Amino acid sequence: MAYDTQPKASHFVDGAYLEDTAGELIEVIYPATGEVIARVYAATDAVIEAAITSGRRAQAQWAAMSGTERGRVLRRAADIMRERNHELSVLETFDTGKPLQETLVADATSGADALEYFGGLAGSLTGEHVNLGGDWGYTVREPLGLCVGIGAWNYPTQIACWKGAPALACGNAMIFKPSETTPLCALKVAEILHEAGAPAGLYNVIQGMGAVGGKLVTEPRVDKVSLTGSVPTGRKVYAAAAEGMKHVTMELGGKSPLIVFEDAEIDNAVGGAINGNFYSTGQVCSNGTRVFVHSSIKDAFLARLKGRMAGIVMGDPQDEATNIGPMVSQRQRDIVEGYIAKGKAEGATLIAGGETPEGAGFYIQPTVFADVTDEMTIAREEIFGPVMAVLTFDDEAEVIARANATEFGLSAGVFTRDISRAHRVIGQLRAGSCFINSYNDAPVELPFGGVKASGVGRENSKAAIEHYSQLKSVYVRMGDVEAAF
Ligand code: TXE
Repeated sequence: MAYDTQPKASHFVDGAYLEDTAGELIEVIYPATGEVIARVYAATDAVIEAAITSGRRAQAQWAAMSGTERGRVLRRAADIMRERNHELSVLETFDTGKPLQETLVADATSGADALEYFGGLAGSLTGEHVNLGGDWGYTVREPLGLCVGIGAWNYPTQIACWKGAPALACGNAMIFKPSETTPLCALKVAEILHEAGAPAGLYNVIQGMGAVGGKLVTEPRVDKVSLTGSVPTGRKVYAAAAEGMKHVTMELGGKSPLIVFEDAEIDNAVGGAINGNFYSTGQVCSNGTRVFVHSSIKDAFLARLKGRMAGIVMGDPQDEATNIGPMVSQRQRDIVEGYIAKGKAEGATLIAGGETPEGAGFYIQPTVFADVTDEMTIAREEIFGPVMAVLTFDDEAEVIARANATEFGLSAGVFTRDISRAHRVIGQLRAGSCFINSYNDAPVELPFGGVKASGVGRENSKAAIEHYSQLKSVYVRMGDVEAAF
């Protein structure tokens, strides 16, 4: 293999690579071949301690700098990421199996956007002056302290930056623990931030499974936890963080509705459904996996969709012509196969895909089921794979009620040419990140996050600042103090 995927060491702590082979071995498997491409070790207690000690020391130093100086470091890191986009994208593809066609435009580039955006904001994070009629007060926007980021495996570079950039912009330090399935990319983010001038220890990356994440969440010297992961893990992490009264951001799963009205421009709606179900081989939390199509256009929609699926190029993800790569792991493919079997058993109509190709790698065909009903397992549970469920509806009130009948609330989309209806329907959907005549766009300028079981807090945009800082208020008396005695 021409590209060396083995990192210099497992962890990046206090400005340098750090190894401790006493930790549990984590084999990094290339999803396209099943080969082991790197080995790292879970953080031992000694590594965790080094990350916490250096993180707290660096945070004090960093918070003492002006916002403009902090922002300059983040913007320099953004430039370095963009310069190295190709190399970082190749690594992202090895780590996740996502096709290079995607990683070139969606991962390091999105990470760089976050570093640039929050770098730009860092100098303007101010409090306010409050007139109290003679006396006065002011507020100071202060950092939280040491933040922990815990990542999922689907967007290892992006998640490391979406959490790190706002945390650092606000004057915090971060310890980031990537998913044990994709441990490689975040190390590059740490390297780049260090090269850009971040003080040693400001952004530490340590490896490990849930147990390491759990130790960080219960550590008294940690002030905030931001998790991207599944709802069951979110419940555990939220509860553990509550015990220590820590701040939290939870970016969890979804089973989002994508509603296609009878007046929709069908090719765009089909394009939205493809982006919302098959991008990253369906491993996207905001996916619109319940596609509600008005019954009058069901046949036309399915025919166009089938036609477009002839354009699938599944294969070597490092080949830029490939648009569907493997699932991230054997385990995840097994889960998806189980859901496809359930879809068939519960009576949904298989329209496309459904097969597992022969040969190496964790590939599975993009799959479409029609005639799906609300009660079927594939319409209720997050699959996290390339499985689209097409349901039909007849009227607006009915589809809104059905779309909302889920514990999740991450995203929702509407395709219609009627602008009043578009806003009316979106206004009634209980979801955090919504789309009109589009699906799955996630620019850094807009807040991203869920309602209900899909999460707490928002990433990206100015809203993220609220989740990585806190206000101190100061009352200033100008006259004498009156007291009862
Ligand atoms: O996620 P987990 P996994 C969903 C998707 C997928 C499922 C499992 O449905 O099938 O999650 O994926 C760490 N304390 N999503 O196993 O288990 C863990 O090490 C602290 C949705 O990757 O939730 C990892 O770093 N940390 C998601 C991270 O939490 C703990 C994207 C997520 O692990 C921990 C990916 C604990 N007790 C999967 N237990 C999305 N919404 O984007 C685990 N971790």
